[in-house]
Amino acid sequence: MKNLNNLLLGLAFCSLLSCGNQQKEIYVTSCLFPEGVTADEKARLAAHVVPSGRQLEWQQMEFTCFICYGVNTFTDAEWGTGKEDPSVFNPTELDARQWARTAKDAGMKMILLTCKHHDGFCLWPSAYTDFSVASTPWKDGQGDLVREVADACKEYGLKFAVYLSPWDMNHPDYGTEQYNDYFVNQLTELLTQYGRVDEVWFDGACGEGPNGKKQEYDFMRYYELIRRLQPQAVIAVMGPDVRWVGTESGYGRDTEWSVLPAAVSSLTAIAESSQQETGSGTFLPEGDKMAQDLGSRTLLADARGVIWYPSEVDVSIRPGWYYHASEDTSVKTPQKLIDIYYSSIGKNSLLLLNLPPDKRGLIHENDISSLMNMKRILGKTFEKNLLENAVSSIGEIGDLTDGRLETYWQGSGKTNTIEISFEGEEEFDRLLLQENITEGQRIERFTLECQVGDTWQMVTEGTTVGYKRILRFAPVRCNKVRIVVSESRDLPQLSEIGFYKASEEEQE
Ligand code: FUL
Repeated sequence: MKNLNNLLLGLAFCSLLSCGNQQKEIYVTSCLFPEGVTADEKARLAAHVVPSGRQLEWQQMEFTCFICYGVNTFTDAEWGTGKEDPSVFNPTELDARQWARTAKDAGMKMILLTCKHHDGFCLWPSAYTDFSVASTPWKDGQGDLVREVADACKEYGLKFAVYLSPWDMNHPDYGTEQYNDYFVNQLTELLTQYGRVDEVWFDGACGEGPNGKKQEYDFMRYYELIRRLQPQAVIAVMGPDVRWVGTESGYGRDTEWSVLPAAVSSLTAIAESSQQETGSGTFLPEGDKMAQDLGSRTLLADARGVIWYPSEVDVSIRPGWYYHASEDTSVKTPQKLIDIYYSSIGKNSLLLLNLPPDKRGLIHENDISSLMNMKRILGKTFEKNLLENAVSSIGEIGDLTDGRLETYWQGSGKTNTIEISFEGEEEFDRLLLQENITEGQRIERFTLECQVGDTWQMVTEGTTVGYKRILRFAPVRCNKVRIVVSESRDLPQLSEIGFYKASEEEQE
């Protein structure tokens, strides 16, 4: 490993690390490849790029709740106009505690609230505009929905996150430099008045403002402010910590890399901001996030450097992001939500599921019913890890079932195999794998095989694992299985392995 260390020590971002001990493995959150390194060396360097503390904490939440609420809820729109009469906003039974309770019961770990959507209407009484809850009949203009949601999150032990749309159809300064001041003022209100914030979400959607102009957003100024006021918060989508998966369907990629090539300009920006007091690596996202391949070896070969930039899957439980009574009968079924679970959390992404409250101010009964059935059915499937009663070729099985990334198995060769014997025969149709991403995402290809007589038969295969990968396959019954990691960017490390039998209701 000495050569790799030497390479890493030569990196521009070495100053971020404690470089004292040459024998220690070195991990970085971004890496500018030294001149002249080969494609294989680039892959090994990429395998040593890891999440920042805030990114790791974010990833481990797995399942979070989006709440889209505002004037659109009352005008039956998806995108407003900025010309709405604020008095349309008048929920009759609004209960933010019901939202938090629902999220908690479903196993979600955070609520992200649309504090301001593209129309510009604010769910808190901002001192910088009248286009807010202060101008509505709700609580006689005395209400503050951001506070109610932040408080409810605290009460239910959930994290709290803010969505503030950069695009603003209402504000007269939109399209001028003054708008950046307005935006920074609003962001300051949200980041100083409501306690801890764990994610700030900047939407990529951007159109014209009331003056027909498009805005030049001063994103670096926004990032600096967030780092200074809420350093633990990840900045998502139009931000440097969390990447939009590229669709709004709930489906991530089969091959999902959290380490992506970055432009030299991004890497330079990271290096520069890391020198500042509050900065710890910020850059403006660029490039096509919808492409199928974002991180393969082929892309790495042409890249100048890489960053840790993990994927978030955002999707609504209904066809729209906002509540429409006409969609009460098209709420996604538990089976559809389960499919989304496997296709997002099961594919190295975090799932941000939108539950849009209705005109009453409550999450609709149909949405709750689907969500809780999803939770119940998945709970049954993942109730018992069959590995717990097994013996493996690699000794300590407990390390692979203890739910901790820090205890892991590491392979030692080019092809690495873990053989597992169950006590008797077991039937299963789900395989769960987790890499120890605190030491990088490494696995590129693996297979699951089971022993039939004297031969090994392939059950299923996969490419990337990352934080979590769950594979579904037709039920197999056997006594002996093996996982073969056939390609990896450095010695593979597996923190968790699970074998499960799906609850029958998954199939219904
Ligand atoms: C999109 C927006 O335009 C939608 O209205 C919604 O907020 C979704 C989460 O992101 O880009």
